[in-house]
Amino acid sequence: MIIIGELLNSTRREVKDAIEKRDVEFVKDLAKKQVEAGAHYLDVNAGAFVDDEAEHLLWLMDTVQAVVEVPLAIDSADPEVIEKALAVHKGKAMINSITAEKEKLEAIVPLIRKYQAKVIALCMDDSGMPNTAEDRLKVVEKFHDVFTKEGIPMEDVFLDPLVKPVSVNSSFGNEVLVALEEINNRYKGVHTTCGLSNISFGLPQRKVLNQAFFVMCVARGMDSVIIDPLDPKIMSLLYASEVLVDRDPRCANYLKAVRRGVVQG
Ligand code: THG
Repeated sequence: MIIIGELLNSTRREVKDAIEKRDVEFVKDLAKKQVEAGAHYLDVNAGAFVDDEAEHLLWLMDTVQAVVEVPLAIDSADPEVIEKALAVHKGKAMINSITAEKEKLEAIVPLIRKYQAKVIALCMDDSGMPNTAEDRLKVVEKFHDVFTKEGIPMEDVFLDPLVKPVSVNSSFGNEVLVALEEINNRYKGVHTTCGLSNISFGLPQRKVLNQAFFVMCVARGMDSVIIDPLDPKIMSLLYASEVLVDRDPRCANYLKAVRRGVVQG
């Protein structure tokens, strides 16, 4: 499982404050802890700063890159901010995220090529947010056509089906699960990922819904996830579920995680 650590996000109050105050120690600590806990990428987001997002994001990236070696998932909706971030990133960056909206996609494809970046491709286009698995698969087909034409390898692409709250419509969880399975059937070599927290929006005891949904996504072949790697419950479920879908030969990763004390019963 490719783990993208989600904690360095300015939508979280303490992170926003730390960025604002240029609290180097707070940021370095949160970066190191997530990598020690197993994160392969660290998401970095300064989107809460509307007027000076780029300046804050570049400070955040510099600070993080000074203490950890893992690549960053540059989490911004603004192509200009993404370009500035790619220019200062060390190694092969990930862009989080792009959509299939025509104008935005045309702006971002040259950047993906120039920097040979990995990219999270969110299942959304000019017709808006998807409801059904079929809506999502249509967007995925669009991405596949563009990426193939432009020479962007599907191995660098992480398809995100776009998770919506089951409190809004009780079919929204299952539609994502069906989409994940079908994406994995149709497009060999592509990665799939998602954030979990939207699934439980508007309901009490959100964590149990996030956890159950995560295990189901793993069962449908999802091979990456955007999570809090410091949450022992979700990390335990990660190692356990990979054993159970035969993605952990001889249970080696599970046993190693148990020895490191990161699996709880
Ligand atoms: N797909 C993609 N990117 C994403 C998401 C996704 N980026 C944002 C989000 N979803 C994933 N990242 C986070 C980061 C932090 C938190 C949740 C998701 C978080 N939430 C607190 C909680 O759940 O308790 C509440 C916020 C707070 O602390 O104030 O910390 O789906 N491609």
